[in-house]
Amino acid sequence: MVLRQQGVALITALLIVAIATVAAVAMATRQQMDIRRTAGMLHGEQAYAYILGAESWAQVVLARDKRDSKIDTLYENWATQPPVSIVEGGSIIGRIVDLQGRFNVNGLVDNKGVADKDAIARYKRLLRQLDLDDSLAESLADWIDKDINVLFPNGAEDGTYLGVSPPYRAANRPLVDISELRLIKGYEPDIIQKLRPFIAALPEITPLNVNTASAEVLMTVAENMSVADGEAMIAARGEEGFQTVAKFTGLKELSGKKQLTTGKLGVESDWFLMVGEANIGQSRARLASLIQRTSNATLVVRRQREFLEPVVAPVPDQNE
Ligand SMILES: [Ca+2]
Ligand SMILES: [Ca+2]
Repeated sequence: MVLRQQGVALITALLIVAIATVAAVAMATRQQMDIRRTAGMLHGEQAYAYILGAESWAQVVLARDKRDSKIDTLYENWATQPPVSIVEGGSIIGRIVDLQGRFNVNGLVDNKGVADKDAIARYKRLLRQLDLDDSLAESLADWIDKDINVLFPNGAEDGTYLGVSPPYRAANRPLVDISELRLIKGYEPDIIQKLRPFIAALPEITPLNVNTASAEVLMTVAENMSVADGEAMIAARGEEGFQTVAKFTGLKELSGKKQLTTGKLGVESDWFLMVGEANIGQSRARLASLIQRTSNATLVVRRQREFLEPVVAPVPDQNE
C-alpha cells in the first residue's frame, strides 16, 4: 500500500515536472517570438521614423531651392538622386520627383469640371507617342468630368461601370492618385506602367514646367511634333533652362504651330513627390509624400505607404 502510494506520488511528481518543462519550453519559445516580434515592431517604427526624416529633408531642400532660384530645372540640387544612406541598423534611400514636368491628367477638365478639348488633344499625342490607344483619353476625361454624358467616340460613364461585376460608378471628379486609373476603362496594369513616368494626378490644374518635362511630354504642347522635336527642345534648354516661358515658345520647333496658351506652360514647379524606403533589420518602411511648395511654405499634402513611383531614379537608356 505504501509502495503504491509512493508510486502515485512519483507519477504525479513526474507529471508536474513534465508539465513544468513543456510549459517552460513553450514560454521560452513564445518569449523568443515576442522578442523577435517586438524587434520587428521596433525596427518598423524606426524605419518609418527614418523615412519621415527623409521627408523633412525633401522639404528643407525644396524650401532652400525656392529661396535660391526663380526657375526649376533637372540640374538643381533637389533633382539629384542621393546615394543610399547607411544609418544605425540599416539603410535609407529616397529622392525628389518633380510632378509638374509630367502631364497632369486632372487638367483634362477645366476648373468647372468640363472636359478641355485642347488638353485631351495633348494627352492623345502623348498616348500615340507611347504606342497606346488614344481612346484612353476619352475614358479618362469622362471619369474626371462632372457630367454623365459619354464623350465621343470612346468615352465611358456609369453605363460602362455599372455593367461590370461588382458594379461601380464613374468618379466624376479629379483623380486622387494615378493608381485610380485601374478603375477606368482600358487602363490595364501594363498600360498604367507605361504611362506612369509621364503623368501625374495633382490636386489642382497646373502649368507644365518646360524645364523638367521629358521629350515625350514636351512634344505634346503643339500639333505635328515628333519626339525628335522634343529632344531638340531639351537640347536648347540645356543645363541653364528656360528663364521665361517666352524663351521656350520662341523656339524654332514651335514656330508656326498652334501652341498652348502660355498660361498652361511654366518654368518652375510647385508640386513634388518625395519617395523613400528605409530598411532596418528585417523591417521595411516605404513612403511617398506629395509636397506643395508655396511662396512661404513647403507643405506635405498627402502621404502614401503604397505607391507606384520607384524610389530610385531609373537609369536613362544610353542607346536611345
Ligand atoms: Ca529652382
Ligand atoms: Ca463624367
